[in-house]
Amino acid sequence: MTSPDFIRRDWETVHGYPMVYAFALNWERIEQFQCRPEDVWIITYPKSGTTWVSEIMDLIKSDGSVEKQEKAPIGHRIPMMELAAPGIITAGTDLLEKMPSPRFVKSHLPISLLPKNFWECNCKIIYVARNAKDVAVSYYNFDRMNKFHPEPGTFAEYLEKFMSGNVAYGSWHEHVTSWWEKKKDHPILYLFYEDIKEDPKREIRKVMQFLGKKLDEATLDRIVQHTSFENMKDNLMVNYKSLPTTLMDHNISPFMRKGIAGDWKNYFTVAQNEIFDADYEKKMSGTTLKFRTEI
Ligand code: PPS
Repeated sequence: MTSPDFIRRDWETVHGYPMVYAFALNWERIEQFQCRPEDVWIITYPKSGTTWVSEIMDLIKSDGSVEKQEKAPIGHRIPMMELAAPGIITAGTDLLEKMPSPRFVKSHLPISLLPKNFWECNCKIIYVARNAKDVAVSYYNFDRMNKFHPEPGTFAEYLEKFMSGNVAYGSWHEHVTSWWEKKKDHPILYLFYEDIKEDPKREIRKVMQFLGKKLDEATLDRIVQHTSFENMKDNLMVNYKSLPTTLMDHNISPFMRKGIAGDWKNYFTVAQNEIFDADYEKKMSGTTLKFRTEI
């Protein structure tokens, strides 16, 4: 299969969830993926701060040293398990199989799509959530620039699809609430994008403690500095600019776009906001999970 076959293809359905067409091929590799008890997973609904927290985790693992981080893109240090595009990109499952333990694994999967032996491994999980309105805006712009996704249409059209869960990985509401529930009986550190934005050092310390590491204040300060939006935007190892423009076109919208909380206000009309809030209230009525849409 040649690369244009993956470009701007509509979602493929995997067990009821819309999925990136290129990832959906040979889904058995996901179901059969062998997790290891010493793995640490970073799981998110897309556009919630995955790359940010991944870089933080990797720097904590290497005691704040950036030597390895300057030589390898984030996708090779913390592979995304379900990523695949045969003939173009090495599948995440292939990269992970060859990696020595302890591995860090990235995924956007909802609970129902996890590998079969996932819960047996009882791995540590860091889940990062971001408010739905900013996720919708970030995801819309990502769909515009990421050629593995179908064209999103206008923002108004996109918002309808986002609310109905007709975007890759399905419903935001279901994702964040079901992972929140899982926290009750599994080792999950549940973080919020807005909290990291508000006080990165406080949240980085939580990640450090969860990973069982002890770093001094100066090292923590260096990690805060290295993972600021301004620094990550210019860092080729995390900003995805090394990918060809035929796959991701940063001239349409950069991957490291704005990195703020509250950008949704520049996109939502008053009417869209009212419809979104009403829909949100219905879908989130049964959960204790609360988000901040600005800080
Ligand atoms: S992906 O494709 O799902 O893995 O994307 P993900 O990394 O989860 O989310 C991308 C958004 O996170 C923003 N980002 C940051 N914000 C603040 N500080 C730092 N360091 C940072 N790094 C990434 C990125 O800009 C995307 O958000 P938007 O709102 O589009 O700018």
